[in-house]
Amino acid sequence: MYSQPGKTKFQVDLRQHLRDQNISGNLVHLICEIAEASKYVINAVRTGDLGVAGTSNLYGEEQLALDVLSDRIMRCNIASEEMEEIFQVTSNPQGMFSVAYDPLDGSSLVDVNLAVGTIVGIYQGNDLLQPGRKMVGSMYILYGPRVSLVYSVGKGVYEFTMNQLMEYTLTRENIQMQPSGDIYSPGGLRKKYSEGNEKFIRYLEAKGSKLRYSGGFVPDINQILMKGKGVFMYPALSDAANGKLRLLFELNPMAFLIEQAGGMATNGEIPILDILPEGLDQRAPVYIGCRNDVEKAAEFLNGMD
Ligand code: FBP
Repeated sequence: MYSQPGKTKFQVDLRQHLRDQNISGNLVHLICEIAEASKYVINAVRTGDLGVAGTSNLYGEEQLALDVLSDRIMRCNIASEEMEEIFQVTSNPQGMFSVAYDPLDGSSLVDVNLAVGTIVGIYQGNDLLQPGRKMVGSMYILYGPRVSLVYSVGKGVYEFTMNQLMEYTLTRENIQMQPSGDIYSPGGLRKKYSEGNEKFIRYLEAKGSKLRYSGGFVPDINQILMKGKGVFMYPALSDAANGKLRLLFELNPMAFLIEQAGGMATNGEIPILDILPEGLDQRAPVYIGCRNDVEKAAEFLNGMD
């Protein structure tokens, strides 16, 4: 349990907590800078233009004004889902960290007033095309009824919630997943699911798991992580062999957090964190959450059940 003389955990701010994780001052600074930037993203989400930006990203997808605005707010030595290539801020290629982030995942949900989030993966050095297991930290910021920030630097998973002074203070420590869960979040069009995936869904429903899917990766993972039980999946589809979600910007950061909490994340065959990225825009099918549920998915997908 986090303890600091004369302070309850709710009074422990993010910078103090990071410092006590015995990580480099530069990593503390980087995570605090991203947390600081999120305060402007909140404002953009709450009051920003909901229209389209009139531009498109690397994937030819129409960008929302909020995608472009939140991306501009977040830039450092990064690769962003909204950008064509790695943008190097410093002239020193040996820059300490590289960051892959999705500035506003699920941005189209703001239009219907649902929760969205920023996802961030942090690597040592300037090579982003490394397996996710090489990350030195990851985090997400959830813009929901409350604003929360969840991070790990490889020493457990911690939740901070924004208080009335717009400071992040500690609300949950050392978050742990249970072996099996009772909720499931299935992404994509079900009629495009494989037979193995259909069997997995029927298995989950037969054991009493409830459907919980908002269409936003960050709120859906946050529900599974905070309840410590459940499984999220965005499988391969009949017309999309790699599903939809992106390895660098979405899957690696979440897989790092879920594994740190004792859960599991695979593409149905190997751990997400062991996939060697071939490019910035690589996608992968994903099963992420409670260990027993994710292992069961692999059994159904590989016809062992
Ligand atoms: P974007 O990268 O376009 O934001 O899409 C990501 C996302 O919205 C995730 O947040 C979510 O899990 C998924 O796509 C929903 O996809 P679908 O509507 O196909 O189930």
